[in-house]
Amino acid sequence: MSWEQLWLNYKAKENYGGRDFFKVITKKAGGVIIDCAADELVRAAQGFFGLTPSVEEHGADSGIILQITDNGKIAKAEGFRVYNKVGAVYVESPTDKGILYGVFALIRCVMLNVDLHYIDISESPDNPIRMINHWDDFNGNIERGYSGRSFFFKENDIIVNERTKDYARLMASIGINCSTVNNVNVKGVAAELVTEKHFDKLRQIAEIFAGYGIKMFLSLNWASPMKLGGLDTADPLDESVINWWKERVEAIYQNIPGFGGFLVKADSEGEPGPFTYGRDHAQGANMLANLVKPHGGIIIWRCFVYNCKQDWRDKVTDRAKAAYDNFSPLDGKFLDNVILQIKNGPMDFQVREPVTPLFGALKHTNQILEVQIAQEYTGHQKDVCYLVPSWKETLDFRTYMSQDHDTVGDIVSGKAFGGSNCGFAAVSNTGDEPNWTSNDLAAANLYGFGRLAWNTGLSSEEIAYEWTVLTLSNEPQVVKNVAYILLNSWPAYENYTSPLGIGWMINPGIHYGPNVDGYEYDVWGTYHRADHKGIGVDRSSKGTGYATQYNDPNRIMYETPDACPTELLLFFHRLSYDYVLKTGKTLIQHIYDSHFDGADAVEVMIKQWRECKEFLPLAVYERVMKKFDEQSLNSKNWRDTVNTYFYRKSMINDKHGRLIHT
Ligand code: GCW
Repeated sequence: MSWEQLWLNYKAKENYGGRDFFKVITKKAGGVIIDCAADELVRAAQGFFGLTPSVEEHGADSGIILQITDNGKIAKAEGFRVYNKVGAVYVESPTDKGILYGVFALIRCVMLNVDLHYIDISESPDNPIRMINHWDDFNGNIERGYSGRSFFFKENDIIVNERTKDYARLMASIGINCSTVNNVNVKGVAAELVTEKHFDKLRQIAEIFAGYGIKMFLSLNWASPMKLGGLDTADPLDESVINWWKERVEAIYQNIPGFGGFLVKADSEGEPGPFTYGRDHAQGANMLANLVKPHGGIIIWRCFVYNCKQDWRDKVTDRAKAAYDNFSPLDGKFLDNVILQIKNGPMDFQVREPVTPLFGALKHTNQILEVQIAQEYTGHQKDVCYLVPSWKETLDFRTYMSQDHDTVGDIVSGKAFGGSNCGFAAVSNTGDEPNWTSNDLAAANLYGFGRLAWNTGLSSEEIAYEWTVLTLSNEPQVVKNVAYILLNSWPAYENYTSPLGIGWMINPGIHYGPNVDGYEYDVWGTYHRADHKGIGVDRSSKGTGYATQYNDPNRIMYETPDACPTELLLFFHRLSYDYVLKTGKTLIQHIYDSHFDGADAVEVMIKQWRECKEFLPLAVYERVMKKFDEQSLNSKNWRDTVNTYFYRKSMINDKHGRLIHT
């Protein structure tokens, strides 16, 4: 199967003034990463200008020059400077990785029509760890994958081919430096990925990644000492268990040099973990951390731990409270090479959630923010939903754990507490479909995640602009309309799905399409508690107490409906249908209006896309149009299902007399 190059699609560039710089590329440094960087310039030169540069090692001072420098002007090891000096373009960094990032930045500048005669840019990444998590199963399936099958695994075997390299190029080009290739749910024979059987191919992947500055990580199954080692326990304090893991770790590092470490989902959604043996998560994580430490490895420990069997009559147990309850008492107990990976919200990647209060509760623990690029709850890459603005809201959220440098972005970038074992991770939306993300517009999220992880200061608009020009076209009509579509897509999706932060309301299991009571009569603790009187969950101090997990003044803001931000009102409060919102509308009228608005917004986006037709490759235009057709139906289905449900519950008419039915 062939595949596309997304934002690395180096199309011919007519009338570009910087062509001649690409005639000579001088590598004043050596190594595989520098070779990959030079290769990328060669590809770009061929694609843009149809010329094949001569690649030299001690050339004259002309063309493009790649050189290691430590003149103190570049803030961090992965940072770079790209500038023009007397007729040559220099790409400089203290490290080869920095040069690679500089080269990709230079190529991006060409695509954005920046004049290389005057270029002078210096950049350093905001987040030390910029990581992609693949939920790819060993059999080739992708959990929550909507873009085909895995390109890493097939029928319990590992795939290594040209696409592995193109994946690495794409990721490096947006600054990604870590990737976990297998699903955090390590099922069946996937546990064997830590055994000799698979080291050969894993090493090949790790080597390809290394050329692009990416460290490969694996997810592991906590019960492996039992499943694979024949032990009768997986207790992290048991000598035989420790020895079993020690042997695995030694073998892995011997066979896969530069291996990054492990990502661990334990005691979660039926997976085993330290709790099973009466141990806490620090004891579990530290056991592994001790073993990988001599090799420079890290353990990334997920905080998605909650009791997934909740009784609906129990109004105090609250799934939203779980991450904080489980992990805040452990602050300071984790070794330095353990990083807690924390989902953005307290529930599970809903279209709108508050930022988890666990950020702001840990002062002596390394942290990574986890978001989901895969659109599990946001339209399965059928519906367009550009998520960069929502990630920015999370990064900018003030936790008030100190007077300054207290945003989530400050915490995970290391600005708050220092250190470099921290960063930003996301669940990928890729698969083996030719365009990688099924909906072409969903690639803007993949691109956007990397760019934002590198530079949290970029705006959603800037990222949308860059992605559009690099991937689709710089035709003003396309730039304008695609920006409109992307920037309006998250609000639209939020409007036609579940109201005011309450979340869920999707079909259980598959998580697509409306089903208001789908999870209401389930045990997963994801209730909206709607009845004929009202809707919402009281999470104030008088309810589940979730709001008290926040530092003041956030706690105060969430405690009362008056102070609570409207978009999260039903997440924190149970209100009657005639409750009047800050907008002056009643709650029920807001539900009706937002659902009509959301579905209408989809039609506007479709119109905007149609206007781009003449400027786009027909295949891309039609692929996206097909997705829009599904989104159009989906949004109306949501609108009518949700509105009908609340009309029947409340028996209050729509003020505008619109037809409400399914
Ligand atoms: O959102 C839930 C998903 C599961 C996923 C889990 C997690 C990988 O529905 O499919 O499992 O989150 O984050 O571990």
